Amino acid sequence: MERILIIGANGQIGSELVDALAARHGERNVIAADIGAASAHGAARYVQLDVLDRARLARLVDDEAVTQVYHLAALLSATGEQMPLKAWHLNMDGLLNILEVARERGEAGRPLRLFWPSSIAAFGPHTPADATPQHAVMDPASIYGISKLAGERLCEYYFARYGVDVRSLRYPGIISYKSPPGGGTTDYAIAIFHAALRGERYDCFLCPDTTLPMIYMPDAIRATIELMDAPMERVAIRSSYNLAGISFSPRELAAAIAGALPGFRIAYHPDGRQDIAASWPHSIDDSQARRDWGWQPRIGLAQLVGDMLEHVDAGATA
Ligand code: AKB
Repeated sequence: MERILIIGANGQIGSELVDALAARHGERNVIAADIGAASAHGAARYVQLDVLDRARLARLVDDEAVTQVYHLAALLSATGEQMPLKAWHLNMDGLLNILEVARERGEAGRPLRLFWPSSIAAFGPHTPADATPQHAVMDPASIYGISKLAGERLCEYYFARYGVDVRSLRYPGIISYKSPPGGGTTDYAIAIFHAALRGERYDCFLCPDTTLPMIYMPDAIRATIELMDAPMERVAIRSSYNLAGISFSPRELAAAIAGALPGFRIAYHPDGRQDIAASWPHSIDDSQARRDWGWQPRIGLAQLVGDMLEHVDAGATA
């Protein structure tokens, strides 16, 4: 029986992962944790936790006999540029805290399996931008990307040196409608649906032809759980796996939305987030994940657009 702790459970990925894991392992075996006083959802027990408080994190893991941790708390790319030191502190020290707790539990014969998200932001302007390979030049330009690359190196180090069973995915931009995204560069691809359904023009902060790798949330959740379920010997990559869903530009997404909502209009006013996006890949080669643990994306652009237009609550903040 697994006992699962999700840190950053109130965020965009966390809130959907909590429900998926509670459905799979039982609500009693899933503990949702975040820094806020209240839970954003109902499918699990909720505890207030600051991942920077290592002693409290260690106590929680022991008291709840936790066997798996999904550590999702982080500042994303756009917010990170506004608060670089805070982004570095939270993203690095949060990860180090959970890696250390896992190392200590492993040495005491109580190993933990960890999931930690990396991102396409770990790549940079000198990375091959099309079909970016698993192993490539990585020279991230944002503080978020730098923290993700450093985090990947830490994960591989803790696996190689201490045998910590840490697993990771380089998430593309994740599109979803249940919880708002948290300050990323790819968030335009969610906000655009809210504007379209309100009957408003969308003012896009990226240039029309900025193609970025994206994935629809159900595929992202399935990839995460499939990687965590994979037998040890199938997980060859301990830094982070490339993961692909679909790639599209703002112009292509707007055209797909206009196909369903003919009056929809978009205008382009690129800001600092365009510089971040311009340093990221256009598309990702995820063949290693396909080979190692059978990854296969299922949801394409047409299905994503149809589903988002059906489910997005236009009144909610994107
Ligand atoms: C962001 O835009 O910062 C994130 C990411 C690609 O990691 N969605």
